[in-house]
This record gives sequence, structure tokens and C-alpha cells, in this order.
Amino acid sequence: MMNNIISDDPLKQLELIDTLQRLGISYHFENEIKDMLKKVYEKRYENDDWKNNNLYATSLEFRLLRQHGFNLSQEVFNNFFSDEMKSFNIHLYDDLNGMLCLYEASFLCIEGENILETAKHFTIEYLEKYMRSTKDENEATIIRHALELPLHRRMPRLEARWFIDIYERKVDINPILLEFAKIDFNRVQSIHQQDLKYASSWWSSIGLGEKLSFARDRLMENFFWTVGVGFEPELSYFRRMVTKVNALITIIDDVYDVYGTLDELQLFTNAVERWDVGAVDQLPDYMKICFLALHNSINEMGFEALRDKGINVIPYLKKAWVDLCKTYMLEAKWYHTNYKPTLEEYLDNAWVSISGPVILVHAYVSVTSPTLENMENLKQYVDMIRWSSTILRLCDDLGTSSDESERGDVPKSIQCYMNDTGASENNAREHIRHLIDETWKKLNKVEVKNSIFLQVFIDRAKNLARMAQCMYQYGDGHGIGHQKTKGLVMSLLIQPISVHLCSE
Ligand code: LA6
Ligand code: MN
Ligand code: MN
Ligand code: MN
Ligand code: MN
Repeated sequence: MMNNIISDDPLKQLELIDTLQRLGISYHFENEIKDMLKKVYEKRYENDDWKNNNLYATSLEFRLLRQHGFNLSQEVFNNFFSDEMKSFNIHLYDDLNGMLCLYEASFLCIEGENILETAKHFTIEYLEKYMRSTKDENEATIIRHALELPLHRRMPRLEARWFIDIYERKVDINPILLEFAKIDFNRVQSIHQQDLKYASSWWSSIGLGEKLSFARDRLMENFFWTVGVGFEPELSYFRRMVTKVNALITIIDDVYDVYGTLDELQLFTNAVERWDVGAVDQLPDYMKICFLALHNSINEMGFEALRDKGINVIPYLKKAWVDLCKTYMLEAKWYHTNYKPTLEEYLDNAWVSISGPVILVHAYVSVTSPTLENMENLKQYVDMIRWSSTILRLCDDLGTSSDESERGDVPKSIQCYMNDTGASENNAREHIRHLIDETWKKLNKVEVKNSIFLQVFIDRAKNLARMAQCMYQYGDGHGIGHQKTKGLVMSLLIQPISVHLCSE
């Protein structure tokens, strides 16, 4: 099909790529898609009748090219934008598809891109109005979904699950693609089920869920995160390892936040720093099992990397846990001394204490072959880890801080901003959402320097931010056994899509 699309019809090519991506099957055609986009990019100034004065085509081209790392200026939208008015042309109001597509494109913006920033506000306002007035149910569903969260921030697998249903209801669809998407979804789901089985039996054998009754026992949620961060079949090892990491984080976070005394927490932090079984003796019993579970699980991953890839990654993994425990410790001290950090001071610590760096370092060693050189390269990517983790932190604060402050916890970003400025809680939340937007612009800017290894990793970092948007959209989707999360987990991991074969 891809070979048959006439190459002088770029719009058809772009639409096919968009459909493949939205159906969740583009990962089968990465090379073909790269080749197609490369040609579109190289010929973008030739024969451009197909997109001149076509907002839909211009926006689609922009979004797909930028998403795939091609360098493209916001000025492609100049035709539609009036510099004097600092606004888009009002006649675009006739073009729902164009407006939707411009809306989605605007979220790939980086800092300082005023045209795209304007496009975002312009299209949101338009789409909100349109949605209220349209009588077409399907149209309203699609607009509501887009406004709830733009494509660029959606957890990929859930988006595929959603879009397969939408695509089926459209006219003029390609039934072969639809059937393929359904079959592939089910195949991927059964691979996820195998990974879940592994993770779940690890979790019951380690016994922490039962032994530490004060802590969150959230194996399914912990696994669900990993599917959001990397769904592809070949990432099984990543999902299995990072589920362990997530489970350990969720337990240890509760040790620091809800159970340990300050003295005990200092002992635990010291033990992690020593990274030695000898450290166990000084700990209270409930911490002994927790520390050894951490120590054994992480060393085992280190052992596997040494066995299979010949490199000792334990110092890198250990460092990530030490950094995490130190930030937990600082928050515990702040809480116990009733200290109120400024927002800046808080965030400096909190992008680490949300555990993004720990997750991403373990992702780094489990998505593909780490070499010593690659491990050292990781240092160049601290910015990206930081932006991804900052989004995770801010989303978590929006979703969890009401419960946290009721229970007693360090002030989170919302409270810090309120203390700093005297703002109301609503305004503070608005400000945090604004910070999330600004942080996405920084994350969008991260470039890959011609390395497949790093691209795989960068996709994990972006997906971690996407997963945070998904998990905390309606409150604490991670920690409290949320109904919303159950529904998502069911549709993604448990229920297959029913398939009626085309030939039947
Ligand atoms: C959130 O809990 C939590 F457990 C996390 C560690 C978030 C991300 C977790 C993954 C991916 P909480 P705190 C497993 O809101 O105390 O208690 O940092 O985190 O706000
Ligand atoms: Mn915490
Ligand atoms: Mn916590
Ligand atoms: Mn806390
Ligand atoms: Mn929280």
C-alpha cells in the first residue's frame, strides 16, 4: 500500500502516516515512514499547490515532520497569520479539520514560537465554541477528546485503543488497516499479559505488599506505567524491570512520607548510600526487608547487564537511588521542621523526588545494549531527564497534593506557589498547568544527534511525561485504586478487541 501511493501526492502520504500512527501500527513501518517524510521534507518548496492556503495540509505536514525530528520553522503558517493583527485569519473558521489539525500541531511548539502559541489559543477558543454548537455526535466526541488532551501528550497505546473505535465509525476508511490494527492490538496485548504475569509473580514472591501494610500495594498500576512508557513488543525486558523499579519506588516513597520516623529515615538513607548488606543490621525490621528487596532486585538487574552485555551498571543504578533517597530525606526534614520552601527551592528537589530520574536510568539500561560510552553519554541528557521528570512532578502534584496535605506532607508545588504569591488555590493550579505547558516546550526542543540508541531512550522520556498526564488527569490515578485507572487498565490489558475478519 505504501509503495503504491503515488509519490506526487504528498497529502495522501501524510494522511496514511497519520492513520498508521493513530491506529498504533506505525511501529511496523518506521523505515518506510522515515523515507516518505524525508522526501516530503526535501521537496517541501516544490509543487506546493497541495498545501498553499490549505490549513489542514500545512498543519499535518508540520506536525508529522516535526514529530519525526525534521527542522521546520513556525513560519510555514505565515500565510494564515497576520503580523499586524498578531492573530490568525478569521476566515479559517470555515475549516474544522484545518483548525483541529492546527490545534494538534501547536503542541509541538518550543519556547519563543509566538505564532504557534497564538495558534493554540485561537484554536482552543474556536473548538470550544464549535463543540457547544454542533449537532454531530461523532464530531463532538472527536473535538472533546482533542481538547481534553492533545495528541502530542497522549499515552500512545490508549490513544490507539480509542482511535480504532473512532476509525471504525468513519466513512471512507481502509478496512484492511482497521483489521490489521485490531489483530495487532490483541497480539501486543497478549505480550503485555506475559510481562504482567512475570511482574506479578515477582511481586508476590518478594512479599512487600503483604509485609508492609502501611504502603501502597499497586502492582497493576506500576505495570500500567511501563506500558505507557514503552508498549512495543521488543520492550518486554524493559517493562519487566521497570515494573519492579516502580513497585519499589511506590513502597519506599510511603516509608518516607507516611511511616518512618526522621531517625529511621536517616538510617535508611545511609544504608542506601553504603549499598552493602552489612547495612541491614542497623535498620528496624520493616526497613530490613525493604532495603534487602531493593538491594537484591537492583543488583540482579546489574548482574544481568554484566552477564549479557559485559558492563557493570550497578554504580549508575545505585547513584540514582541514592539521589532519590536524599531528596526524600530533605522533604522529610522540611515536613518535620515545618519548613516552607519557595516554589523554586521545592522544584529543584522535587523533580528528583518524583523518581523520574530513577525510572529513566533503569529504562536506559533496559531498552537496549548499554556500553560504558553510552552510560557516560547519559550525562548529556540530564536536561531531558529533568524536563520529563518535572512534568511528572507537576502532574503528580495536581493529582495528589489535596490528599497529601490533608494527611500531612511537605508543601507541594501548588502550596509553595500559594505561599510565595498569596494566590488562591485555583490560581495556583492554573499556574502549575502553565508550568507544565512551558516544560513541554523545553522537552520538545531536545534533539537527537543521529543515534538510534538515544532515540529509543528519548521516546521513553517523552512517554513518561505523557503517562503522567494520563495518570493524574482525574486525580490520583496511581495511588488510590482509582476507578478511572481500572477502566483504562481493563481496556488496555485485559479486554481484547473483537475482530470480524474482512473475508467473513
Ligand atoms: C506517586 O506517589 C508515586 F508513588 C510515584 C512514585 C509517582 C510515579 C511513580 C511511578 C511511575 P506520591 P510524592 C511508579 O504522590 O510523595 O506519594 O513524591 O509521590 O508526591
Ligand atoms: Mn514522597
Ligand atoms: Mn508520597
Ligand atoms: Mn510526600
Ligand atoms: Mn504526590
